[in-house]
Amino acid sequence: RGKLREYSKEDVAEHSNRENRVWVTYRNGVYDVTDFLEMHPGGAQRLMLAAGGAIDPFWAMYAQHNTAEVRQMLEGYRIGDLIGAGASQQVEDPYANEPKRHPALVVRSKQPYNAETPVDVLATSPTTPSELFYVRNHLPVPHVDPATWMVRVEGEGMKRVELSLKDLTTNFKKHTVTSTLQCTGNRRDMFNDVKKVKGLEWGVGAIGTAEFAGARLSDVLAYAGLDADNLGDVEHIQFEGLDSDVSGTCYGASIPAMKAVSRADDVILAYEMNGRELPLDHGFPVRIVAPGITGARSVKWLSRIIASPEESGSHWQQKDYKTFSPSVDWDSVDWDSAPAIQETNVQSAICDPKPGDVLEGPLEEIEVRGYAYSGGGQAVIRVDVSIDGGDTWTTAELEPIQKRRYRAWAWTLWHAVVPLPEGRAEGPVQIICKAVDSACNTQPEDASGIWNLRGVLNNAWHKVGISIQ
Ligand code: MTE
Ligand code: MO
Repeated sequence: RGKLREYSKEDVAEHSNRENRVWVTYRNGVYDVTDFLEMHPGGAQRLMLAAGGAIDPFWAMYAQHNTAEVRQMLEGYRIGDLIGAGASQQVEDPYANEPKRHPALVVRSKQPYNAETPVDVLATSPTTPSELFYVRNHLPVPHVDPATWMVRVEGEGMKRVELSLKDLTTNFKKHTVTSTLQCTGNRRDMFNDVKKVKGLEWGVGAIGTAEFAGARLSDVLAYAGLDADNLGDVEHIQFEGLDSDVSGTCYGASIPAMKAVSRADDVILAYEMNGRELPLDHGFPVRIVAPGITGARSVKWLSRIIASPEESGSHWQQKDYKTFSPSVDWDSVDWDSAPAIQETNVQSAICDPKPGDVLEGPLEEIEVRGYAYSGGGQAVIRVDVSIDGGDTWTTAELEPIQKRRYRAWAWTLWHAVVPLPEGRAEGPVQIICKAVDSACNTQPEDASGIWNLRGVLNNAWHKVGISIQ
C-alpha cells in the first residue's frame, strides 16, 4: 500500500462530531468512521464515545468485538497514520485481574467473562454450587475492599445514607432467600435457528439457584426514610454497580419501587451466597438479589441505590433486555417503544439426556430430568414431557423448593419416566418438555412467534434429540 497521510493526535481530536466527520485511531492507524456510525453493532452512540480519540481502550474492554473480521472492516475506513507522541501506545489490560474460575464452566465469552453451568451438573441439586453458578459479566470484575466498601442510598423522599458492610450485617436483620437467577438470554442459541440474533450463544445453562442472604432492601429504604405506604413520585429504585467501562459508565438497572419496598417480595442486598461470602464474579461484597425478576436487574458489586420517578437510564435498562415483535429488526427498532423486562415468562428445559446422547437399547422407557421456573414468584404447577412430537404427554414428578404462590422464587426440578411406544425401542427420539405456572401460563410450541432481535426470553418448548441403539 502507498504511503498514507500522517496525522497527529491533535488533528484527530478535531474530528469528533458528524459535522467535522468522526475520526478514531486504533494503534497507529487513523480512521474516518462517519459512514460506519449507523452500522456499529453497539449503536452509533457507543462508537461516538471514542470520537476524536483512540478506540484501543474500548476494544480492550469489549475484547469480544476485537476480531480479525472487525479489524479488517475497520481497515476499509483507514485514512492515514498516527504520528508523534501517543502513537501506538500500549493500553493497560482491564482484564488483568480477573478471578480464577472453575474449569468446568462452559465459557461463552472470555472478556468480559460469561459462562454457563455445564448441563451435566445443571439442576442436579436444588441449589447450584457457587463455583459452578453461571456468570454474566458485561465488564471487567471490579476488586472491592470490603473494609472500605459503602453503599450510598439516596433520592426522592429519602435522606442520604451511607452504609458499610458492618452496618448492613449488624444493623439490619439477616434475611435468607433461595432464589433462581436466570439470564434474559438463557436459551438464546435456539433463536438462531429461526433467524440470527445478536448476543451470547447461551444454551440452557444461564440459570442457577442459590441460597442468598443479606439485608432486606425494604428495610434499607425504610431506614433512609422512604415511606412504603406513600411513595409519592417514586416509581423506580435504581441500582449502580462498581464495574465500569473506560468512559466511567457503570453497570446499572432498576426495578419497580412497589417491588423494592414490599417485604413479601424478598429483594435483598445480599452479602452471602450458599452460606459463604459472595464470590468475586457474583458481586463481592454486596449485590442485589431481586427474586422473580430477570437476572439483569440483580446488580452486582453494588455501589448506589437511588429512589426516583425514572427508571435507570443505563444502556442495559433502556437499550437492551427488551422484547419486540419478530418483525422488528435492528434497522427498525425503537427502544423507547417497549418496557424494560422485569418479571420473566414460564420456562423449562431438559438437562438429561443431553442432545446427541446415545442410550443403550432396547429400552421400554426413558428417564428424563430437568428444571422449570417462572418469574414474578409464580410456582410451577406442571411439567409435561413428550417423545412423539406432542401427540401424547407424560406428566413429570415435581420437586419444588417453594410452593408458596407469588413467592416461589426458586426453580422446580422435575423428572419423568416416559414409556416408549411399541416398536420404538431403537432409533432416534426427540424429547420435548413444557411447563405450566400457577397463573396457568405455558410455553409456546416453537420460537418463531417469539423471536426478537436481541434474542431474549426464549421459552419455546425445549427439544432434545437423542438415539437408542
Ligand atoms: N451487575 C453488574 N454490576 N454488572 C453486570 O454485568 N450482569 C447482570 C446481573 N448483574 C451484571 C450485574 C446480568 S445480565 C445477570 S444475568 C446477572 O447479574 C448474573 O448474575 P451472576 O453472574 O451472579 O450469575
Ligand atoms: Mo443476563
